[in-house]
Amino acid sequence: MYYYMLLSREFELRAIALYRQGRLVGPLYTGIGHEAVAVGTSWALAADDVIAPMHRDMAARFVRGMTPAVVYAQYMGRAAGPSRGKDGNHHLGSMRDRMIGFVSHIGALIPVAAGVALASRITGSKYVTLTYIGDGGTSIGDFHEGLNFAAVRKLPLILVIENNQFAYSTPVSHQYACKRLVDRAVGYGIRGVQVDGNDVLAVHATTCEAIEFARTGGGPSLIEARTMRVRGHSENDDASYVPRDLLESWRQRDPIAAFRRRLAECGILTDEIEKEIDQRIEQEIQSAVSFAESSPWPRVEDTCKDVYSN
Ligand SMILES: Cc1ncc(C[n+]2csc(CCOP(=O)(O)OP(=O)(O)O)c2C)c(N)n1
Repeated sequence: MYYYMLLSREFELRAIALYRQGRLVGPLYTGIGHEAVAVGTSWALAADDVIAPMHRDMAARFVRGMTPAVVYAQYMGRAAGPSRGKDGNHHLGSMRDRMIGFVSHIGALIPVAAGVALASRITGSKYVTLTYIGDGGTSIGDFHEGLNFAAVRKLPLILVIENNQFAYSTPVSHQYACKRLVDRAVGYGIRGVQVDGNDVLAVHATTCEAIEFARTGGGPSLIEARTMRVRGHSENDDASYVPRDLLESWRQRDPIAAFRRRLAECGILTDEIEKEIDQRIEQEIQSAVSFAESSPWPRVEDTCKDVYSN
């Protein structure tokens, strides 16, 4: 878990540098500060389960088997990216990894995920579906429609709210009037659990319970993971609207540093292992960048390929 959290962090820090150097083709959104949510949740899934990550969940994609090399290729608009050069952004799907590509229209993934969960029921399968939404996204119609449908049909769906305090520049005080976002679960008649989104083990334990509940026919769960977006909404935004002391207090609670301390205290993460992990990640990122930059651009004749399903 520590490896994947750090891999995602280093991957995104390098992506920021590449973005500033003009080596990426699109805008750049990162999940720096969200790694405990992305890893704690995705780590709890079985191979057959389906995941639909959003723009803050790169670590979850790596846990599911996507590699930094193909994601950099995607960011550089190359044919080796999962969108095969049709997108220079994070709309990354992989049917092999049972991963639904991100739909840019915030909230629109929830009805899709509810549909995948319905398919699990119809086909008599045991897989569950897990997706995410931001605090801002909970105000959109799709949130209600998707979650209510899943609740009424008792579908095996886990919806994780990544409450990171801001939706672009809108603070949570302007976003919802209930005390806790998870309290909305009561209105849908489903389970709701709030968790510290910077504690990867707590997120993992909470997700395991929700998965077990869904797999045994209990229906959906709403999990509210409280965390913080420690950078701008995207890399063209300096987050100047976020109070500096608030940002600083969350930076002190960095999920990777906290987990590193915990693992060291338990004697699991020795200096030697830490060094080994750092080196492995450094090499992986370096060869991923080289792979992406040396991979071919998409061919014009493939423009209409994969656009429609046969
Ligand atoms: C339907 C829709 N409206 C607006 C946008 C533009 N937009 C993209 S992300 C975002 C903010 C989302 O905030 P939140 O749901 O809290 O997630 P966060 O980015 O903070 O993780 C907005 C307004 C969009 N993609 N889709």
